Amino acid sequence: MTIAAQAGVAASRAQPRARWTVDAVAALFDLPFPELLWRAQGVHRDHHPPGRVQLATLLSIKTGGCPEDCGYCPQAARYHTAVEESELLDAGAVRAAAQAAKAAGATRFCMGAAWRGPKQRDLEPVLAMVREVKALGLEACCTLGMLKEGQAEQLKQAGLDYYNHNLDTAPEFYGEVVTTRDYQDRLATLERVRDAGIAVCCGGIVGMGESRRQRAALIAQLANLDPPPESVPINHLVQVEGTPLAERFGGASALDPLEFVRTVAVARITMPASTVRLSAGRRELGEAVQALCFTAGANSIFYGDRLLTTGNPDVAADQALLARLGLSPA
Ligand code: SAM
Ligand code: DTB
Ligand code: SF4
Repeated sequence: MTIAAQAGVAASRAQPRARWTVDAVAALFDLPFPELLWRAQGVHRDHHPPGRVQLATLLSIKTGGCPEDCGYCPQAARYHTAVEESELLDAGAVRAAAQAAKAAGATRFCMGAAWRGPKQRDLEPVLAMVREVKALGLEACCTLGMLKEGQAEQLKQAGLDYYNHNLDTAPEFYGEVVTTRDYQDRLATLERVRDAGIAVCCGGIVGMGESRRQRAALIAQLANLDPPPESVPINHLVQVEGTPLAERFGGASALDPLEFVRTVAVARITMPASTVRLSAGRRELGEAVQALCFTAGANSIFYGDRLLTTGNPDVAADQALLARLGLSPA
């Protein structure tokens, strides 16, 4: 390293990191579309091999019956959706699903549970699942809700690589979507994950009726986490019958698909080193919009025929899409 570069590193260690203001992020959203994509591509190429897409497979290890009131979620017990509650899967079922994911080409396996947070008696079997996934040579990720003191450390010890916990939306819009836990609760869990030495997977959902400014505020929150999340899932709301948000929009998308692409591009520019994942809603977005998202710097997808309870493009369709675009699994 040159002396000038060393001085730069020393200075960046000494100084607090520059924060993204909502105005600055909103100004990115307001750029002409080609200009925004051009900038996002430049950042992407500076930080990642272009043409590589990471494949992460999801498994719902405990489905439905959740006590929370997240207005988008088909797994909340209080909404009448088609989701049927089921018990925690056993480790053998998880191993089989992880083996199948690996055989299909996934490199990360993410286990989701419809809990407010895990009780200690729930956590023990999850630790065994993490060990199973790691034994297969996959990266392991969990999304189990809010963590209490000490739980992140246990997950770390079992070998967990990533914990997914989303901020979901802007602080100003959050109360319109969830009331049973607040923004600060989410930040506290993220801090526990970070402190335990687990990499953070944290993103949000768009298309819930938020304004562009609120999308910018969500991205600013994510980018200002210090350090920013290693993985940033960008979900498009999947409207599931019986949930309050589906009732509100009646199946009509609340978002122009190009605005979804803009959100991906702005995430890429503001979080240059992060993996930006096209998450829920890909099936509904269609292939042309997904191609634009890859052009805007997305470099990961959820891969497998299901997300947690809703559909995802099937594996063959994703393999064909990546091949058509000349993209290869990372
Ligand atoms: N219960 C845990 C929690 O909420 O942290 C983990 C599972 S929860 C289903 C994980 C994430 O899925 C949520 O934070 C939300 O961002 C996303 N999600 C849930 N339902 C969705 C939907 N209908 N459309 C898009 N994203 C959704
Ligand atoms: C994330 O941000 N999206 C995934 C994962 N993290 C756990 C979940 C999407 C769920 C979509 C609705 C469902 O399938 O139930
Ligand atoms: Fe429960 Fe998570 Fe769904 Fe909220 S998003 S209702 S916490 S499963």
